[in-house]
Amino acid sequence: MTRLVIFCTLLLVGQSLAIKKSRVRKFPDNFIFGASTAAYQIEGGWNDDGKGLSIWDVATHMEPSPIIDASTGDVAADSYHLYKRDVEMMKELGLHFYRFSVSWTRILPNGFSNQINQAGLDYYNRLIDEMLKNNIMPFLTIYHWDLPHKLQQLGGWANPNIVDWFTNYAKVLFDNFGDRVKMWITINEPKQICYEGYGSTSKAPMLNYTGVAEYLCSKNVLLAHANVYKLYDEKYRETQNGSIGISISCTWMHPVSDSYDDHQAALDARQFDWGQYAHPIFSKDGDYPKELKLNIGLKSAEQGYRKSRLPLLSTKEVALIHGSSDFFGVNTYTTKLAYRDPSVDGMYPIPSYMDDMSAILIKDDSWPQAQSTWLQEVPWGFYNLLIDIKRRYNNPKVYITENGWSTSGGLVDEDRVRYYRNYLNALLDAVENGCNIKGYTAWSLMDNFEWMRGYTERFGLYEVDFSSPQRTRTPRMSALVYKEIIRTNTLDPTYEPENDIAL
Ligand code: PNW
Repeated sequence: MTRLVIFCTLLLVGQSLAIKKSRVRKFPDNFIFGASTAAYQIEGGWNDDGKGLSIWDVATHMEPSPIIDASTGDVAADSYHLYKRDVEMMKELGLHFYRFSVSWTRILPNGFSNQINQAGLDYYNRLIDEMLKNNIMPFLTIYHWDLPHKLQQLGGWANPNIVDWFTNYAKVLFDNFGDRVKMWITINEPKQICYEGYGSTSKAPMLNYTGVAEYLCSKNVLLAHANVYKLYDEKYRETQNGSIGISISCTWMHPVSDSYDDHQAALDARQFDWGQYAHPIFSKDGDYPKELKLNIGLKSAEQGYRKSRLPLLSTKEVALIHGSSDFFGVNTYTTKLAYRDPSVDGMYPIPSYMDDMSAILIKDDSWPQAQSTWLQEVPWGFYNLLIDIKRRYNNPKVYITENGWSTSGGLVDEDRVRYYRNYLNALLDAVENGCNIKGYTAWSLMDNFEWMRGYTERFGLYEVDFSSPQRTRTPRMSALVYKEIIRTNTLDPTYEPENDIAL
């Protein structure tokens, strides 16, 4: 009898979940949809019209090449020449906004603002004007990883002078584009810049100086961001009336078990991964999370350093950074499992970011796997992340500024369709539970240069034929599904686009 009751209850619960999943759900009124790209990944024109060299130009031209297919972004999707087609695609999709980034060295060839390259300004003016003509709101990222090589030679993000360099660069953008651009991201993904670029070899400049360099970078990125926020707030907001924030990549880290240690490992992993950047800006009191200060401080002392390898923030710096964002730009793709056990000792180099974090991160092989090894589909992790951000940072205004799925190519991208639907479904659950989410951005509008993975991993709603001189762009099935989601402002899991993939 009891078994029967349990069975029936399970059946009912299962059914109601299935009903919930299959029903047509509406997005809030005023919810906005967009798609994202980044300058180095799509533009090409790497040395056209006076552009200077960035760290990615240098990295991709190294011999032997550190890029898996030895490719470069020299031409990429050639958006430097094909921007009109890009805007046409935005229009086809019905996007409300387009998130793109500006190449620092296209505007300031040597990184400094003493010399401004008019041809660079002209390019972005043309792009912005074309978008506005088509009713698409420009959402501009000031920095998406293509640091001027000249500034890297001076230490790049590890040199505190970058706060001034970055601020001067941002000022040029506010002065030239701020009359038309009302949505700004200062910096894309501090963790990837600092840890992957300075603490490892997985992004330019491949400094590989973990345990030290990524923390110097972290402080300077936060200060540079906050200084630019302050500049906008004090000098531009009144006349230009826009919003400015930061995009932080956030991976949900889930404990493998209910044990205290595993919970602590997952929490530490979250604080290292994104709390490091989010806590100083969005938490009630600001400053680095205590887990970060404690772990790095203790390890540094044990290892004989005179001070923590994490440079602390002064009271003035804490105050400058605290609250320096009009919204939280969340870039999120996946979830990892975290645990801690004695095997963690000696597992990682000393000193290192991973040793400081002291968590072991693993994948669950039962989760659907994308072409990128690091990317698996875990919609409930996305939901947990959004609820955690709401709870931890007093329900900030959130834009999802990146979310997407990689394949090896092909127009019938059913797994990407499933990923977008399931993630948007989780987003709606979070909205129903009170999360203040204002918009969503698909990564990416089109296939592009996927950093160290070259052209072997495709994230586009549009496929790009990199072997054709025209870099022909063709909509995938996911483009048609996304278009319908935007057109109807609803998620309809039964919608099937026409078979011939044409808009
Ligand atoms: C983002 N993670 O990077 C970047 O902003 C894009 O330029 C890039 O093309 C895109 O994702 C796809 O790789 C991230 O695992 C990649 O947490 C991975 C993670 C975060 C950010």
